Amino acid sequence: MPFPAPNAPSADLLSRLADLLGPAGLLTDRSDVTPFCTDWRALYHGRAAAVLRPATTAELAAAVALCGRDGIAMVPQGGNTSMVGGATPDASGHAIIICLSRMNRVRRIDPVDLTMEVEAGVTLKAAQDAARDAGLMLPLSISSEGSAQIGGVLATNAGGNNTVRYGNARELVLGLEAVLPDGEVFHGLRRLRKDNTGYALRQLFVGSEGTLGIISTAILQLQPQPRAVEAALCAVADATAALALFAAFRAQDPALIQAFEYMSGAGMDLVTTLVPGASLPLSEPAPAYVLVELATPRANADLRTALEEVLGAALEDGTVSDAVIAESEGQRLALWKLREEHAEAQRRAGASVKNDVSVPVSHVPDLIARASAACAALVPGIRPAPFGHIGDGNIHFNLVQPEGMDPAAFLAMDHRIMDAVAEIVRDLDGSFSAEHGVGRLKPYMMPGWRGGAELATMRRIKAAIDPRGVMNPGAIFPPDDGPDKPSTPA
Ligand code: 2HG
Ligand code: ZN
Repeated sequence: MPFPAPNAPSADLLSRLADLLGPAGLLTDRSDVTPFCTDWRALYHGRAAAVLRPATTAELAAAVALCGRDGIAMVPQGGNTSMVGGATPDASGHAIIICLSRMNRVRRIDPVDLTMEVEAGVTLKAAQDAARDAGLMLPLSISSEGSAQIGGVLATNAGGNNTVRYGNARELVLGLEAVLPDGEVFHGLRRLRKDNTGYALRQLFVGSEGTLGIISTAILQLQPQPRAVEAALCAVADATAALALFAAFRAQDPALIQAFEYMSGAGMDLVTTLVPGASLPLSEPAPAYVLVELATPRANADLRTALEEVLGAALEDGTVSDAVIAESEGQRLALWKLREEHAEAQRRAGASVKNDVSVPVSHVPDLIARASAACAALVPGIRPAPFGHIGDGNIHFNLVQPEGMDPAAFLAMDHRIMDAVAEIVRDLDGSFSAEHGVGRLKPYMMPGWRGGAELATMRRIKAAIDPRGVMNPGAIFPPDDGPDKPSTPA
């Protein structure tokens, strides 16, 4: 039995919300609401009855209580940077979007505990800057950090460029406060490294994609600010060579590696041709590239020598055919621009299909070779542009439409392409969603991938915490899903 369909908000509910949140906290005009109803890639289009913009946890909790009591679908939204439609409402026009951007205070940074307390609507960039200004580092970095907000970053368990060293968002969360679907507040803002008092409830909300409640505030683990950072862009033949280089850096000192990113030649070509100000600092294009960044908080560490040592040997034995080391902070940022603009370049290149997949690191070369061949067989002329976090096994196996093809015709193939890639990923013991979440793009895959006791347990948790199914319906679970659905064998 699926959850009952959410209700449409009544005029009475909207007027209570207006009284509660004031004019700055409630948007109902079509022109104000519409921008919140489409994702940044303009792939998902929904409708909503209103946007709520609470300024405090108390306001958020009171608003959620009112909506929950009336059985209204609530769609939490942070920076609206989801890659999988996770923050876009459905087409009914009945949902209420809950936008966290007014809850944007960094409440406290504690240099002894190495923690920061931040509200859900703080952008990741603002949180990083606050930590840096306090002489510390929030070690989470993703391409959309200028817009993505802490609440969404945690609700999707974002990974990004530094997972190889510091783990995903989940690993950084010491404490959490979240508003449950009935408006009750889960108070878990602790900053303890050890706390074995039953289930780690905070971790349920991390990665829940807003389906269990709304994260309102978090306590995050910080790190000392690195004293030295070195970055290099290396030309390599393929992912096998990239992994050989990774092994060489790990053999030297795994604790120095802050990021180890892979880019295909095709993806880099799109960046250098379509993104203004992006140019390749090597003498000629290569089949693939690695962006490696080393960092250390130690004073007097000769990081440059460490980098040159490994690169020198790799150039000598042919693992790397060319390399450039950033000579200034500006050059380091320019190297990162080449990596960070991959998503934007692909957006400019026309329609693209994203596969945010992970496999054991050793299988990445197989993944790229096999998935490229499978997609070429499906759509002649398709342009694979894989890139991503090869150091942790997460590859964005993205495919750009063939030149000249009708974008809609290409997008009509998206499920067949995703299924073909997913089949290979499964064969390689991977996951069909590594760091972007399931959202509304891939819930149909859940029964086949997380079937049996795993999906059944997730359904029971969902039903226990959100019995009316009002929290971000359509995300993670297939639309016809419900607490009583029989489990599908894995
Ligand atoms: C990144 O690593 C993001 O840049 C975006 O996760 C990936 O565009 C993508 O598919
Ligand atoms: Zn990524």
